[in-house]
Amino acid sequence: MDLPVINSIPSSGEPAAGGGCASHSCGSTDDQLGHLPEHIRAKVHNHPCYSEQAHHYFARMHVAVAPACNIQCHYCNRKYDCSNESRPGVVSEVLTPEQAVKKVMAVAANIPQMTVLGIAGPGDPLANPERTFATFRELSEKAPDIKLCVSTNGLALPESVEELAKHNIDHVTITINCVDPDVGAQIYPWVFWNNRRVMGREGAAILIEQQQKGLEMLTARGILVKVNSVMIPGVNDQHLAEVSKVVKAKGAFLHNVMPLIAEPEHGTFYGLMGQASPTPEELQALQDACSGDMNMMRHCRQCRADAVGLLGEDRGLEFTLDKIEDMEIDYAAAMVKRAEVHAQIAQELEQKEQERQFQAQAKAALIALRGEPEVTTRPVLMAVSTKGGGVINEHFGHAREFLVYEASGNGVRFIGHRKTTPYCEGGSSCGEGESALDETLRVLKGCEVVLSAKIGFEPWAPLEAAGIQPNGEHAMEPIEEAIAAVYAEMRAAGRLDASIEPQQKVA
Ligand code: CLF
Ligand code: SF4
Repeated sequence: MDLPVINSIPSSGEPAAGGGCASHSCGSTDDQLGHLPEHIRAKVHNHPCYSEQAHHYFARMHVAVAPACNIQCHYCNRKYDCSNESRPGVVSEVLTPEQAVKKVMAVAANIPQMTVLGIAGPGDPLANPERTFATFRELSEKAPDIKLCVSTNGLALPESVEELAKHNIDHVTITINCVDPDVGAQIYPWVFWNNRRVMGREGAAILIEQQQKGLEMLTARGILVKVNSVMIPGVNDQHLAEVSKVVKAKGAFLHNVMPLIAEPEHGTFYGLMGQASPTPEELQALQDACSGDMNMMRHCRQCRADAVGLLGEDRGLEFTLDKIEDMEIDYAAAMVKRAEVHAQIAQELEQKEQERQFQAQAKAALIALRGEPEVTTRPVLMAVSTKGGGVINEHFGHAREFLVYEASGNGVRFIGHRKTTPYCEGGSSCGEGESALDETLRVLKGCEVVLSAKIGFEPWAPLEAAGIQPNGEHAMEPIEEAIAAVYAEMRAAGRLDASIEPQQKVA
């Protein structure tokens, strides 16, 4: 079957032609969904945040209808997006519910892979209940094929659960940075509670109590809850494993530990105070530490509160208010088209999953037949540039981010993404004098291979000198299959012996 929508999400109703399709032949993606009961799988299989696999194919959008907030976080400056769900950057337009509904229907009609509408700011959605619920109410009537999703700090959650359930909002994210008010006092200077500001520890205690109560109420109703936590080194990094345990015990489905973003130019308290953000290695170590108890999300892109498109891309400029004003939307026809596209993707993924299972069984049978123990090989980190669709389809020089995978004797697992300045743009936003290539080399630290659709001549030698083998031989191939193939080559070449240091093995 041709899957017409893999390489990029088209801007018209017509899917983009050609391209491969992703195979998730191993790794966390299938593990994440495979053990779930059918009714949960149905809720997450096409939600790009709740399923790592889905995020290669399905898009989300946010509408910025919620400007006010009822708490203050030290990592937030109100003129920037909500740090709960977004990277710092001003929201282009705060929308009325009517404008938001129009925008959602325009996007859904033009990007059939858009399955989820989230409200995530720029303030707290539940601190703006009229605007938030008016948007959800109208959308659940006019566009019933779109999943509705909300992200909140949790302060007003218990009083909102009834209304959320009424609109079939099946996915709720609560940002929980702590379960200890002493830790909370270092993150939240105040919360607005019962018509007054409650400061410090007392305010944090109220917030924590409301978050935990809201979490229990949602899971009791069968609503899927994802917990986001901002990792703040020296403040809550040692505490988040405990948070993970607590929220899992109360029924949270997924835990998303995100790195603090604290730049002085954003004007946040942490940014101005020079609070450090975690390194990719520190983030991964904490995610791994939490993962024994919890499903971890590792593909979060800390989206803007008005993001549109696949995670990691932003097509918001195609759908500004002046542009959607002129769009004629036949949503009944769009729903038919959307259902077709979703069914195609689902069928393709199902086929790939069957292939994966078949290959795993065949491999196990072969090992049993030969009576050979599996050879122990060391894990290798590999970076990939992709525009989406689960295939290697981005040039090295154009990549704004690299997906990082770990290949080992157990298969291939997704580790996270690392942002950079595209090499072809030359300059760098990070640090005076650092070129884009230097930035990319720094960002890729720890990776031994980088796979791209194409890698130019110039960066080749610096990559090799940094111990990162450039590889352009797997263009348009499914990411995990390509990584598994490179790992097998390294193994065959004797480069995975645990006694050899990685730097020595990279040619
Ligand atoms: Fe948006 Fe959040 Fe819903 Fe996703 S984002 S409201 S759950 S639809 Fe997703 Fe973006 Fe990360 Fe949020 S990648 S910031 S987790
Ligand atoms: Fe900012 Fe969101 Fe915190 Fe409110 S909850 S202060 S909008 S990060």
